[in-house]
Amino acid sequence: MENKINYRPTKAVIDLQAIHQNIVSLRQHLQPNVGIIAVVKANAYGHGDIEVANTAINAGATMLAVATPDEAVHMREHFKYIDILVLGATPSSFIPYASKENITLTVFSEEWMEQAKQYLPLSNQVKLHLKIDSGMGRIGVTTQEELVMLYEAIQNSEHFIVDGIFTHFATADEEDNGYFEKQVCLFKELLNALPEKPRLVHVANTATTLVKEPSLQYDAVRFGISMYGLLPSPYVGELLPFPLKPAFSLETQLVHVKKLKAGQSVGYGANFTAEQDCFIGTIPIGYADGMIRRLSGQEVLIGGGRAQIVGRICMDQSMILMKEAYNIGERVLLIGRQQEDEITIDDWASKLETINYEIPCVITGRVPRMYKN
Ligand code: PMH
Repeated sequence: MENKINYRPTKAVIDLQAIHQNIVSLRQHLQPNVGIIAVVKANAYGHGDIEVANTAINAGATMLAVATPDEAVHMREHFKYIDILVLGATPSSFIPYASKENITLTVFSEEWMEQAKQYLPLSNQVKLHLKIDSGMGRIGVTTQEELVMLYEAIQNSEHFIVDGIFTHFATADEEDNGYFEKQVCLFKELLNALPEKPRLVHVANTATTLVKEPSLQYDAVRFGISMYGLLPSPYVGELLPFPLKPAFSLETQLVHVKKLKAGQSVGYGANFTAEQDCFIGTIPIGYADGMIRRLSGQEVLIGGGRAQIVGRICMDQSMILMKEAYNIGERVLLIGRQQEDEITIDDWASKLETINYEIPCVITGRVPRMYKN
């Protein structure tokens, strides 16, 4: 795919080959005939949904999963034939589009089925996946009665098809199996209450697929974080049967270099003051790019070594403390590998006391995603 021209040197570089290789490795871990649902919601966790979906399909994904109907529309505009599942709630006004463009929707309430009726004359058929809330507490039916009533309501309508059923686990990435087992039990109990097993049963996210009972792979698994080369948790990392390669890096270049004399300060609040003469570099990335102010103090890679972000991060620019006066245009890696040294998404996540999932998602749309094949 063509990379568009950007004049600012700040960019996220996405290694599509790494994503391809990760999926190939993950695929080898699957039971025979288990499909791969590539979770490309939220712009493929910030990596770029079209390019990631294209890579995932080439690597063997059998379905794409998105969070919202709008994401499904975006996907369908680029991929005509692959099955697309909307994992989240969809307003019933989306039914005509879903029917026309073969988008599979998640259903979890009879109320929705009722509302949907007004759109039925417009549409032919819509494929639905039943969502069971087995303990995540987000969306889904929680009892056998609810599930069976919903199932029957769908079966009784000529406009809907029960194509699948799924649930999502809250603690699959943790060592303690207690809560996980409870969720599995409830899911199985509800699944068994149906007169017939839907075509596609899927419950496993990355962690479930990699470290839990293989029978939980059912008909398909939903891979998100692992495709991107990241681990759902350190615990899953300990048990990981093969290496994953991170696909996301973030870089920019020096746009200004100056000598700061001892006692001089930089940034809003003037809260960094040089203790001795030093070199300060300015980089064109700031909190409006998703590099939020709490990342002040984080290190970057430059010229074969490291430098620290000093002073408050501004909206569009930040300053780094350098050992020497590098040239304007010198490459600055915020996330990625430089020779033997690496700053990872997990480093940012621990600095921000959050999870790795969040980091590429919050790098804003102002940062172009460039693709390396
Ligand atoms: N299936 C559903 C329903 C999900 O919500 C997610 C991730 C996945 C599969 C993929 O999980 P994985 O990335 O661990 O493989 N959803 C989210 C979320 O809502 N917040 O963080 C991750």
